Amino acid sequence: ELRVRQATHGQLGTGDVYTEEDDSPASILVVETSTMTAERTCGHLREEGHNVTHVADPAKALKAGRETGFDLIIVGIDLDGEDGLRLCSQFRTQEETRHVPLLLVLDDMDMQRLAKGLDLGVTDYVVKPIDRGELLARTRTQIRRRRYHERLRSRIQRSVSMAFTDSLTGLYNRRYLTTHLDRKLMDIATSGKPVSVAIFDVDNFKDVNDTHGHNVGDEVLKTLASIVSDNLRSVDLVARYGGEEFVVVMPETRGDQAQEVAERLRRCVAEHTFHPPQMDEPLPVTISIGVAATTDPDEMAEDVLGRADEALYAAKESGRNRVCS
Ligand code: GH3
Ligand code: MG
Ligand code: MG
Ligand code: MG
Repeated sequence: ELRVRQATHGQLGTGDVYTEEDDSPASILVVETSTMTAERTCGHLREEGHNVTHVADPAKALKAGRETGFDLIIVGIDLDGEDGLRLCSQFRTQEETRHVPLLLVLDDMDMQRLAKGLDLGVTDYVVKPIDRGELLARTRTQIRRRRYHERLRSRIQRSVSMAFTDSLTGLYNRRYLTTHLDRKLMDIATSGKPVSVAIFDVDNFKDVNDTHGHNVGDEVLKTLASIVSDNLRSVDLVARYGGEEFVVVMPETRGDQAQEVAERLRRCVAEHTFHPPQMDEPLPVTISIGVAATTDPDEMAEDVLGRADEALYAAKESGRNRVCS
């Protein structure tokens, strides 16, 4: 392994997007029916420290590709009567191997079949007799690119999810909620089914912070978020709308049904024993809820939320720990 690191270390330039990690040993699948070619190929790769799996049967290769997360797949173009190109195409359609680089091993420089292979999504090729240096160089390049893309992909995924979630509670944030609700309201035009929303706000939350501190307040918000998430259908969506205000979107739900849901939530919260770790005693927590429903596809999120907010205000005015619509 030391030899591998020494051999590859100097090859990464300072301006490179790749890291030394990208050259660490990889997991490689070799699909080859010729025993001699398989032994040579696998031998070269293992000497570099790679973890190599050799399979001769194309059907077993597809299965192996599904079950193991390979960094690279090397396919011989002639698999004992079976077409290696067909297998490449199957690797490309199969979900688990769609993004795994494919290195095609050609018997000779057959431009037509090579062109077809590249068209199918083969990423690179080597021609027999296999040259050790060339095989390792092409392997290294494909593995680096694969790892770089994986890194980019997960970074993008992370920032997308960060843009739409609230970091304290893990719930969706206000931006996501508004977009989601606008979409559900548009669906009314085709479904004809009503959409309901509920806004709830913690009662006298300022007192919690003032008396017990902001950290206790945060704990209450986190517990509240999980109580509500656990009490909704999978089609309902809950988001943190503001500091201590949350919104539930209920598609295909009439106003009277939404009121029942809201009443159930209110009771769940009122009956739950909140016991923040910082406190000796449990803390009584209640919420007030405003509900609004619509069957009008021309209404926007802000319209429906505005009406729910008025109902919430009424719930606060009439004594808190209640549902109004
Ligand atoms: P009401 O029953 O009328 O809703 O009374 P209230 O005290 O809950 O209402 P108010 O709007 O006066 O206070 C809301 C408080 O919520 C003020 C703010 O300090 C607190 N708050 C907002 N966001 C957070 C947060 O992320 N963490 C904590 N701990 N407190 C928050
Ligand atoms: Mg408030
Ligand atoms: Mg308030
Ligand atoms: Mg409040």
